[in-house]
Amino acid sequence: MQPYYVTTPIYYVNDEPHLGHIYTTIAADVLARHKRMSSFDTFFLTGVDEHGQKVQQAAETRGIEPIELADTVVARYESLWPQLEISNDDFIRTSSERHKKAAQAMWRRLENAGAIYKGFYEDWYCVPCETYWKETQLKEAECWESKTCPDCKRTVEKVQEESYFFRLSGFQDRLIEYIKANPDFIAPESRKNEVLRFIESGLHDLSVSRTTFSWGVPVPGDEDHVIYVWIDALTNYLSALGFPDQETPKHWPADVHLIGKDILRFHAIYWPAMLMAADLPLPKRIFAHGWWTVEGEKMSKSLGNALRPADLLADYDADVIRYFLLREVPFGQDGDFSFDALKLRYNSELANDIGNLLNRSLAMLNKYNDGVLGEPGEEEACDRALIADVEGMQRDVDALLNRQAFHLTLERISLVVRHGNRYVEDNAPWALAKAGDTARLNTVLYHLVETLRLVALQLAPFMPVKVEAMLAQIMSADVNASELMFHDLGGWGLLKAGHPCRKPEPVFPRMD
Ligand code: ME8
Repeated sequence: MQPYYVTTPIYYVNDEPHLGHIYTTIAADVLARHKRMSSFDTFFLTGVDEHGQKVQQAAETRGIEPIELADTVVARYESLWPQLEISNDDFIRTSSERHKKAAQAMWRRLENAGAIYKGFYEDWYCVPCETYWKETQLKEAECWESKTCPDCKRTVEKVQEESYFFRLSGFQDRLIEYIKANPDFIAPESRKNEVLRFIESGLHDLSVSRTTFSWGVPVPGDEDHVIYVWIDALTNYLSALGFPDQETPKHWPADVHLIGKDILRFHAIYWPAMLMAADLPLPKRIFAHGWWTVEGEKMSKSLGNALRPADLLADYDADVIRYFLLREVPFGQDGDFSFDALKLRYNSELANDIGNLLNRSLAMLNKYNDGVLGEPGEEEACDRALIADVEGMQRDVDALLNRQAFHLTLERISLVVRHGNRYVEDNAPWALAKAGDTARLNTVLYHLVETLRLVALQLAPFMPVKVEAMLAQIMSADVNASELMFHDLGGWGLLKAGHPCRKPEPVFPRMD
């Protein structure tokens, strides 16, 4: 089986999970589920980033140890993911022994390659972003007067300490060359150009250790230093695969690292440079998605408007949240979350389009044929067109998901649903029943049920629970979404004459 490896960022434990964290994780989950259904040997990793000054400070503010804070937030994530139907294969914690060992092994490789040297760091640092800034960079970004971070606009602090450095500047040309030679490496295109511009403006060596706090992985051989949290964190993608015991793990290189645009520079510059220095293969793709605001406002601690997943789940099914987040905003662009938009989309696309097609098709099958599929007769042009559309959808969905175009995927599936509803109107099964045209009636109902079955299959990665309910009615059997395989179930014509369907029960009741 061909391996497939998808990751999310590992989330900081200084804060509770919110809408932004579930977004990336749901997107990764859809890819993982789709690849499992496509018979790939899939590995889906998420986890938490526990070290660094930010987490240490958050713990100090609460008067607890960093590990206590981490344990509390980890428990929140671990209980949240199943509620959102997240099917991760592993959960990495950077405080775990397996990760510390990997981070130290990565350090040694960089050191052995001559990519690390000792020096003195005297410049600025943003704790919320865990980012170093040079005076010149603050000036260029017009943040010098205010002493604020060009990214998050919060106050930066002066850092003066002995530090190890990574020879990032030495990778400038190789990085540019690599990015240009591999056009799919960084997506979307606009982000790739942003990265290229950043590299072309000149890379400086990167400070990669700290001595003024202790919450991190010790530098091997010099335990007064802890490894810079980003060098530590990026290594998670390898530590979960058993690195360094496994030097070339089966699932490395990753097929795609999904991240938010806030952490693009770390993933598209530092991480590839580290891997180049360590002589390890680079991930195949890095996709940086956009930023969510909530009801028009930036989510922030001070405004207290961060959308908590628990509050969302109290009112909406996980599948509805999953569908909305990936349907509403093209992956890669910024978007706004609003409850009105969620209801609108739910009612029009899920209740009216899909729900209606399922209900009316099964209702007619029950009314005219006791819920049993009849033998389909000779195909007419409109039947062939419907089949062609279904098969086209299957190919398109695969291609679209390979480029993380979630909204286009759902749009493509919608096209078939709308085609199905038109097919009902055009063929008017009620008129065929009235006229006693059983042969044609059987054909039409058969095509509707097969279409619904194959639409449900394509929707399974997005809405596993809703699809189980849809397929239970269609298949008259209990269905487990995580066992559905395209290979077994993806062909048109699997259902045979005589197959019984259940009575329709609304899967997508209208929301008021
Ligand atoms: O950056 N809209 O962790 P983090 C969309 N530990 N996505 C959002 C979002 C928003 N408003 N807010 C957060 C870190 N995200 C590091 C990562 S990886 C080796 C280390 C999502 O807890 C998005 O995926 O700050 C973003 O990249 C991530 O959460 C940042 O999570």
